[in-house]
Amino acid sequence: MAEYIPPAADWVREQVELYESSGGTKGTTLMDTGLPCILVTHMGNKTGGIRKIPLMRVKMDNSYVLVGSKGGAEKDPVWVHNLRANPDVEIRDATEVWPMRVREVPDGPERDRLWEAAVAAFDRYEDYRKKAPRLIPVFLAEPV
Ligand code: F42
Repeated sequence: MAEYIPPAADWVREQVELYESSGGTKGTTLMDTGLPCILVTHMGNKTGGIRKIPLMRVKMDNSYVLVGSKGGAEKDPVWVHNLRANPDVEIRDATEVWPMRVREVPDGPERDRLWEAAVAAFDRYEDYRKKAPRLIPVFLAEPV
C-alpha cells in the first residue's frame, strides 16, 4: 500500500492536515480570503507515494478545473507531472470526496472557457498568468 508523503511546504501541509482531520469542515479556504479550496489526492510519479495538494475550488457543472499556477512561478508545480502520469485522483470538496479522472486541456477555446471560470473564482490567476513565463497547465477533473 502506497504511503502518504506530505507536501514540502509547512503552510500547505498544515492546511491538508486540518482539512482532512476535520472531515472537510475546517481549513477549506485559502488562508483568510474565505475563498474555497479543494484537496486533490493523487499519486507521485516518481515515488509512487500518495500526494495531497490544496487547490482553489473552480467548479464547472460536476467537474473541477485544476490550475497549475504555483503563484506564477518560473516552473510548473510538480503535481502537474504527477497528474500527467496518473490521471486517477480523488477530490475532496469540503465534506464530500469524489473519485475523478483528470485530463489536461491544451491551449484553445475549451481552455479559454476553463480559464475564464478559474479567474472568476480566483482573480489572482490572471496576475499569475502575466507573471509566469510559461503557459499555466489547466486540467479538468471529471467524475468517473
Ligand atoms: N497551487 C496551484 O498551483 N494552484 C492553486 O490553485 C493553488 C491553491 C492553493 C490553495 C491553498 C493552499 O494551501 C495551496 C494552494 N496551492 C495552489 C499550492 C499547491 O498546493 C502546491 O503546494 C503548489 O502548487 C506547489 O506544488 P508542487 O507539487 O510543486 O509542490 C512541491 C513544493 C512539493 O511538494 N514537492 C515535493 C518535494 O518533496 O519537494 C515533491 C512532491 C511530488 O509530488 N513529488 C513527486 C513524487 O513522485 O512523489 C515527483 C514529482 C516530480 O516529477 O518531480
